[in-house]
Amino acid sequence: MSFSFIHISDIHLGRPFSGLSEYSSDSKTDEIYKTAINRAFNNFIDFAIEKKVDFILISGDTFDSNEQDFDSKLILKNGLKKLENEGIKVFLIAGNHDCLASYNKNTFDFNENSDIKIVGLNSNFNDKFIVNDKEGNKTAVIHALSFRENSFNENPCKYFKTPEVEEKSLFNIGLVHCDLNGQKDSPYAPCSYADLEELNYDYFALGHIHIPSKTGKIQYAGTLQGRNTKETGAHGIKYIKVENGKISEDIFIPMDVIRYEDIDIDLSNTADITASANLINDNITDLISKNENQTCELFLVRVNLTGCVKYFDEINNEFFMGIIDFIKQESHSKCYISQIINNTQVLADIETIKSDEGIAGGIYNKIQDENFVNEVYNTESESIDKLIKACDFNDEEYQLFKSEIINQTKESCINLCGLICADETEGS
Ligand SMILES: [Mn+2]
Repeated sequence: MSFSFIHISDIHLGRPFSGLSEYSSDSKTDEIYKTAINRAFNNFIDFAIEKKVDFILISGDTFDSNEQDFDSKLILKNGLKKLENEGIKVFLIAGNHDCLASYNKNTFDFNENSDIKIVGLNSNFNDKFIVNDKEGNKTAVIHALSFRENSFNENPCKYFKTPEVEEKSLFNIGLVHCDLNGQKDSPYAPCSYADLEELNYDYFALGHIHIPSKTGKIQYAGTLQGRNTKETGAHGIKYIKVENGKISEDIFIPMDVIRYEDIDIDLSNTADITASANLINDNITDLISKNENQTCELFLVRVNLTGCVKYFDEINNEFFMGIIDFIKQESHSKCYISQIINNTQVLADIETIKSDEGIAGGIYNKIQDENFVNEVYNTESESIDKLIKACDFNDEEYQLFKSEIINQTKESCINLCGLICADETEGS
């Protein structure tokens, strides 16, 4: 007995990308932005057909809102039709963005015998489906749950049942849109890992959280296509193959066309500003080539620069503008940098600063004196007293806050001393 399925979730058809204004735009990238969702969705459909999977689980938030726009409905309907033609079954549940009540029978007119199931469309809770393999043997049980409204704050597990005796030899799957160990104010269908474990299923196809994750058999597929700077990294689907009742393949497969990334680059070992530009380019080239065989066509990258460098004062806006153009050219418009965060520091030669007889040496020696530092801090903290009180720190948090401020200020002072010394050396 063997079968395979795809777990996909949070497709959010109709959801716009955010923060694109920060990226350069031209006719080629505009076209990518416009077609990305549609193409990511079609990548998934093509993959399902090529792999001849037995069924597909769609774990909610297929649409971004209850008001399904025409384009989004068309994308979904055409995709589902292709799957139906191939005899691939689809089980789709509602999420908090596309509640069950929003699924109109006129749009999704699939009859009882259809391979496409919008779960709970007729009944309210816990639909159960038995799936057969190509030879007609029973292989899996899908326990699926959808909710009528956009908010639902009960634990969904109480609507599920552990497998019946005759189902125990089959592969049991829980399909639900839920907030696992959610910390938010208004969690949607909140539950814990332990609640799910107790149900004794073999796989949980969850939706709601947009970053893909896997804790054994409990998995979030994540959103199909990242749409903002928080949704970094690869996005796609989970492909699962089951042989003799056990998962034999469990793979995440990227399907995204546009990808947000954050990268840290340490400039410590670069000799000058050109070397740093080349190092940034090397990192971007690496990022692109690592994902060469994937569907991704455009990388939107936020770069965080760290390390201590001699040419500290050359890392400025002019350099950033230059880098953005340089990367766009070198990557043949496959990569855009949205933001460069400058966390570099001047490579301060402490010995030179220490022995400096001018301002730099003076400042350096002064900030080694703990009493002096505390005195300055106390005077300054009086003026930001309101802010500190508003933060409502406990003792430990306050001490952490204080030492962080002092350390950062000290660091800035030392950097400044380094710059002063460097200037003096240059001038002499
Ligand atoms: Mn959701």
